[in-house]
Amino acid sequence: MNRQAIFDLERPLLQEFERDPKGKRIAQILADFAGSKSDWKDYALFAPKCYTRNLIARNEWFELLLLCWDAGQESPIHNHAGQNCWMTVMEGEIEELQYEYPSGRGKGELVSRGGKVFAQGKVAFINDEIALHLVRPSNGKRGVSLHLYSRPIETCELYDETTGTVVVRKMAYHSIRGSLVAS
Ligand code: 2CO
Ligand code: FE2
Repeated sequence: MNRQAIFDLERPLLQEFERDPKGKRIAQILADFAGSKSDWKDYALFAPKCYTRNLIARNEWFELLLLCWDAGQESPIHNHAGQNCWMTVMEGEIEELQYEYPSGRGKGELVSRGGKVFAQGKVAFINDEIALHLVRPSNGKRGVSLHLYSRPIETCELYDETTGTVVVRKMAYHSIRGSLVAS
């Protein structure tokens, strides 16, 4: 099998969004990539403090990121700024816990919708109409996932599980096309 360069994924993904802004074939393109031999490990950078967000490609239609989760790391409960999010598992298993999007302005404990574990090669999809979520690696092991946001996300809202309190977070990158971003 040929080794596919992860940067070469941008073109077919872009062509798909230009063909169909809803991206009906995006999940299949990502699943095919997760099943192929690739150089993605060169861009999978971990950090001790927090899961990392490593930018692979960004254009008008989407941003593509490799997220690296050490054992025990997890995202806060968050939304996706009105955008669509596809997530493919590249290494390990990734667990997603979903929560109901709070209706109205009433604060209070978030309602859990339970969780699901995604194995290597599986693709998950979420947006704000579906739910909020928390993501983490499963089984006490580390994990790597490839995320596509259409369109790119500048900020997201973080939700406190017990109080429902919201804070806005500006999204940051740990690396851009393999170069570490100064923090
Ligand atoms: N949305 C989170 C982020 O981009 C990761 S959880 O999967 O969507 O940091
Ligand atoms: Fe997310």
